[in-house]
This record gives sequence, structure tokens and C-alpha cells, in this order.
Amino acid sequence: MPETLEQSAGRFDTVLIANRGEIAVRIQRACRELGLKTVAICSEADRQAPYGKTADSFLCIGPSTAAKSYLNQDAILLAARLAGAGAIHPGYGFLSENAAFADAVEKAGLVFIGPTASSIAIMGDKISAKRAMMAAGVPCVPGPDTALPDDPATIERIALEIGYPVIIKAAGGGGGRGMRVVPKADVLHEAIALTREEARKAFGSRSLYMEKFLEHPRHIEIQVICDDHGNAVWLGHRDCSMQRRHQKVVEEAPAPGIAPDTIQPVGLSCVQACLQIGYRGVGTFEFLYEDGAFYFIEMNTRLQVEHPVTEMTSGVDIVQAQIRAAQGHVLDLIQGDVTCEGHSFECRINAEDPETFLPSAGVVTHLALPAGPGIRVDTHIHAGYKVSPYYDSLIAKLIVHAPTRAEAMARMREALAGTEVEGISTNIPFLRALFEDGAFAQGETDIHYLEQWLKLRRAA
Ligand code: MV4
Repeated sequence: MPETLEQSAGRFDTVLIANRGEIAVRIQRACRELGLKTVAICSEADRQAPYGKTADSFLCIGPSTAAKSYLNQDAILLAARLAGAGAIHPGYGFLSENAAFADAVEKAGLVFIGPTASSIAIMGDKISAKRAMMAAGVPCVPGPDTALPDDPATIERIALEIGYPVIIKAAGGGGGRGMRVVPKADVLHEAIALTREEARKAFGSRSLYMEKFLEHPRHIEIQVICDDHGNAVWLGHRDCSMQRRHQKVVEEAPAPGIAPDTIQPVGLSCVQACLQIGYRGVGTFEFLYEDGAFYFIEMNTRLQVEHPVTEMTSGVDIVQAQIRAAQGHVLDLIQGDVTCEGHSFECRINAEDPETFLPSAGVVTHLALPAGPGIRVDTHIHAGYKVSPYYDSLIAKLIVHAPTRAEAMARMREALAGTEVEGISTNIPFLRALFEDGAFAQGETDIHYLEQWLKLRRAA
């Protein structure tokens, strides 16, 4: 008798977590809660990591430099084989959106906890991503879903059709890399030549595309989760406009001031897109939002740093759902079950100088973390922990949930007041000041707000 879908599920019982820091802790917890064994890996700099002690196995896979450890595909695959892992969770960053790695994992007979290599590749090329989204009815920024040709006259015609200002983006870019704004026609060809050369050097592809440049948008994203059996749901939206140099600082769910009737068709179009491309696992559709309209820009095919704000409002454990999808289970919720309640904020606590933003490494000599109703802290650090200079400066995520946005802000002020980190510099003073800001309290921000606020604050 052929097995049912549910019988074929449960493809693995041990997960290697190919990441470090707070997300390694978060994923390890989700695995244990699902009854799965865990394999932690580390670089030489992370030998003392607390999640090493709580994992079922712990392997040092290479030197401190990420290129020789967390990005070393062969070392990770070897560790998985030695420790008997049946699956690899890539977390975020590092190899999480590397299609070749996803492919190598599957070729090694292991499960990659994420979408297929082909989904990652489609979304990694921002032009093919846009084409897939347009085909599924997702609203996109005005501009062609094809690469710019070389013929100058054709390029000029495309820019005129879109209308200045336009933005030139590298197909291989994303996350703010490889793009250039063109305010008017006289600098068009120069901008294209410069961006092409940068794209060739940075991404190994000279492929570019052109879009209308939106001057004051907000960054709003939609979280989806999909199984392997044609089921997909969206879990509401987040506002990630509070960023500096493409690094998000504060995220919230839901995005303030968005009417359900406005976002509903956008969410459904994301679900439609997932079904059309056969997407599996968790994903995020990034939009720019301006003058009441949504414009797709990119899709992230990984678990994101800010997933907790959606977990707080939707009540869905996104990491568990992602792992269960990779095991082949049928999604255990339908769209009608998804209800988002209250409001959630996340503050990224970074080990950095609050004025210069330069990374601050060293030993945490004292640590006090807040607790109480509606407060969550995702972190890997403890008193005595040594913050290494090798990696991203994120040391903790402070997450709050409350019935309303105003109450969630008050709760975050209280949580920040109860957070003490000594021995290294952090951005906590800066976050405390931001949560006293009037315009932010009114939800009146866009992607440029934080950098302008910092400039004013420095001048004062
Ligand atoms: C844009 C844009 C304005 N118009 N595209 C930057 C990151 C990458 N994901 C896309 N980005 C942008 N694309 C058009 N057509 C402005 C940005 C942008 C931005 C977007 C989201 C969050 C922060 C940002 C900061 C600067 C520029």
C-alpha cells in the first residue's frame, strides 16, 4: 500500500544548525520542542558558545573567519555526516540563501531546511523574481521585468516611459547592494556604466534592471509559510522602515496605519505567488509602501532576524513551522485560522558604539535582562561572554507584545530601562532615545527617517 503524505513525513531526526549567535539558540529550542536532536557547530572564536553545551553534539569546523567556518560548505557537510544529521538549518545570513549550498545539501542526501535550490535561485536573481511576481499578480514597482539592453536609445526610451527619477539595480544585488538613483536624463548612461561595472565585480553578472525611484516609501514586508503539498498562508505584515545603512534597527508588527482591506489582496497575491513557484518553508515578500500603494521589491527565502514580531502577533511558531514543512508535514493551519492580535516591537541590541556605530568587542562583565508579561529576549550572551570582533554585532533581540501600539511602546521603554549590558558598548542608549521620539510614536516614519533623526540629534 502506498504511504500517505503524513506517513512519508518525518524525514530526519537530527538537525545540524549551520549558524551561530542568537539564532542558533532559537533554532535549537525549536528542534528540541519538536523532539529532534541537534548538532551545533562553531568556529574557533565561538568555542565557548552556550548553545554548544546544550546541543546533542558540538563540532568546531574551522578558524574564526566566517569564510573558513560558517561559509565553508564542505566542512559543514562533513560535520553533518560525522554527527549523523539528516537535515541542515542554515539560519539567516551565511549560507541561508545560497542555492549551490541548498543543492549540495540535497545531493549529499540531507534535507535543506528552506526552499528548493531552484526557488532560491529564482529569487536571488531580482529580475526573475520580479517576473515571477508579476505573473502571479503581485504589485511591483513600475519598470520592465527584463534586463536592460545595451542599446543607449532603447535605455533612454525605457527611462522616459517610467519617468524620472529612476533607479538602476543589479539583478545579482539586493539588500541595498548594487543600486544607483538617476534623477534626470543627463546622468543616465554614466549611472548605468558605473552600476554595470560594480555589478560585474561584486556579483559576477553585468545584468541590470530599471525601476521608478520611490522617494519616501516605507518598508513593509509580508511573512509566508508554505508546505510541500500546495498549501500556503500569510501571517500578516511587519514594518521595517527604521533602518540605518540597510541595517534594520527596530521592527514592528503589524505595520501601523495599514487598513486590512489594503493589505488583504497583497497578502493573497503573495500566497498565490508561492503556490505558482512551488515555494516551500518560510519566506518574506519585501514591499515599498508609498501613497497608499504596495510595490514588491525582493523576496527573502530565509528565516529572518525579525520573525519574532510576527510570532508574537500571529501566535505561530515560525521556526517550528519551517522545520515541519521541511520534514514534509502538511501545514497545520489554514488562512482562516490566522488572526493577528495586538502589537509587537523588536529592538536589535548591537555591540557597537552608540555614537560612531563601530563594532565593540570584549567581555560582557554584567548583564541584566528584562522579564515580565509580553517581554521576550532572544540572545546567546551571558555575563562573562566574550563578544568576538569577527561577526555581526547583534547580541540580543528585545521583543515586546501588548494589546495596542502605544502600550507596546510603553512596554519597550520599560524593557529597555531594565536592560543592562556592561563591559562593551551597545546601542541601548540610542534605542531608549528613539522610543521617546514623537513622530515614531505617531507611526510617521519612512525608510529615511532614522538617518535624518540621527543627523538632527548629532547637530543638537
Ligand atoms: C528602492 C527604493 C526606491 N525605489 N527601489 C534598498 C534595499 C533593497 N532591498 C531595495 N532598496 C530600495 N529600493 C525603488 N524603486 C529605495 C530603496 C531603499 C530602501 C528600501 C528598503 C529599506 C531601506 C531602504 C533604504 C534606502 C533605499
